[in-house]
Amino acid sequence: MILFLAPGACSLAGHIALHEAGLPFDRIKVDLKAHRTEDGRDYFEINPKGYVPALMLDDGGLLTENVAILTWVGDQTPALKPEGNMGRYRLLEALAYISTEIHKAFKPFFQPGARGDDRTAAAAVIGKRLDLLARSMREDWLFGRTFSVADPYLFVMLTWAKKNDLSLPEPLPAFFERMMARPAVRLALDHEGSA
Ligand SMILES: N[C@@H](CCC(=O)N[C@@H](CS)C(=O)NCC(=O)O)C(=O)O
Repeated sequence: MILFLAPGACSLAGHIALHEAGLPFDRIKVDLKAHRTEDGRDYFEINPKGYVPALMLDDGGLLTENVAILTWVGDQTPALKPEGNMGRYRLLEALAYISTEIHKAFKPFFQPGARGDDRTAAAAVIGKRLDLLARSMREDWLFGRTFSVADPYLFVMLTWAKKNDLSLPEPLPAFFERMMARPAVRLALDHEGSA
């Protein structure tokens, strides 16, 4: 299994989740500007979408999209999913919210030509959406005492918020520190060279 990633990008979520799951995998870094892999291949030929993450499975199939990759990792390791009949749907609900409502809202921060106004507006939207998650957190993780594959995705959003000087609503600063203390997170950051 090979994870195609870019250091510090959203692919860090799957990277952490794979370590949390204890699954064996290799990593290949992708230069997202040149669309080339670190071993010199045209990334479009591997993943026509051109973006990370992409997970090449052992049967050669390519799985893309954070929501699909994180759900797949959760299905390999049920301990990384919320429990109960509704657990699977609650997980998808959280992943979809992070992907479509928070991750995508960061776009102006990654567009070199974006106007200051656009970033200010995006910061307000991100703040509101993080606040909604923060208000629902009762224990250590998004799903209470159960650490799930949604937590690394939220963690990546918080790394971006911090890099862009956006403040984190309570109790997300403590959540961030708890994530930083996890060996899987340290390992992934170390591998990506962004520790
Ligand atoms: N819909 C995709 C979006 C992934 C995405 O936004 N990837 C960014 C890095 S965080 C990327 O590779 N951008 C470079 C590009 O689009 O060419 C997903 O959720 O997996």
